[in-house]
Amino acid sequence: MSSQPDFINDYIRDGAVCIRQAFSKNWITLAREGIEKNLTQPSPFFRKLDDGDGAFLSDCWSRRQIPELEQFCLESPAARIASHALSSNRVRLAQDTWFVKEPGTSQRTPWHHDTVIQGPFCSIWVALDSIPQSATLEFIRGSHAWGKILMPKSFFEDPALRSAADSYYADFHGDGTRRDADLFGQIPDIEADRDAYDIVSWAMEPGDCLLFDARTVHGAPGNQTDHPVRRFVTRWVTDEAYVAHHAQDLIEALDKSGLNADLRLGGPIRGDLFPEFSFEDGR
Ligand SMILES: O=C(O)CCC(=O)C(=O)O
Repeated sequence: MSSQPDFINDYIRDGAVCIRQAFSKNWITLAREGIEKNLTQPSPFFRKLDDGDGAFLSDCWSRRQIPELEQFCLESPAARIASHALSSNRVRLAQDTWFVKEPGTSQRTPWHHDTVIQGPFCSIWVALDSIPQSATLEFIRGSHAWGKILMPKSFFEDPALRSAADSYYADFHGDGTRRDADLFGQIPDIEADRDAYDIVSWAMEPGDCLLFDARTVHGAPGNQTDHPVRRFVTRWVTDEAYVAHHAQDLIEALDKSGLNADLRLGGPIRGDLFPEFSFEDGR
């Protein structure tokens, strides 16, 4: 590995760090263009949640059909940042995804952590717009070291917006019939007691990014600014990462989408959908 950049100590200690201007203007333009195109060519994972005041939109793995997003994933500084974060010369792209919160939406991204992959797993969340602290992703500092797998009670608060994702979460806290229901704790009601937690966030400009450990508990408010708040996220693993034993729903969704992911519970993350990047020592 080449020498460790400054942000790594904070990442290891806190589970999340903001890296200023890690992505130049060209990358930001490319990601914005990719999202625009993706809106006209949604993948089977596309979601639009509209509370009447503004929508919360997202899609996943759309680099497979959107060349701008593919180029961002394959050529931007993201893979290099991930190789530092995961302390590995070889990393794999596990997922690309984006989120857009239109102005006025009150839809929160609920507090959660990302658990469908276990083992070394980080995300790079790139701001594509100016984002004040009131509209950005927040983290509970140090929660990556809690040593628990927690599930939100449900992903979206408004029953009208409940989706497959929501019933997935509800299942883990339902009547206990699910074999693995007792593996999980329930995420605490952080919003009801914010002062009890060490919540950290940063106002961001286009090109700034958040690097976070997938286990760090995170969530985001709606968007009460006067402009859309767009973010492009890539998720990264090493060869030690594996599919969590509760990830059957993900495997089924990928099978249905035709993406040929070839995943199995407890199995490795390999194959064309998860390209590998190698870095020489000292680069
Ligand atoms: O940007 C958001 O609102 C959600 C981000 C998130 O939860 C993630 O990238 O894991």
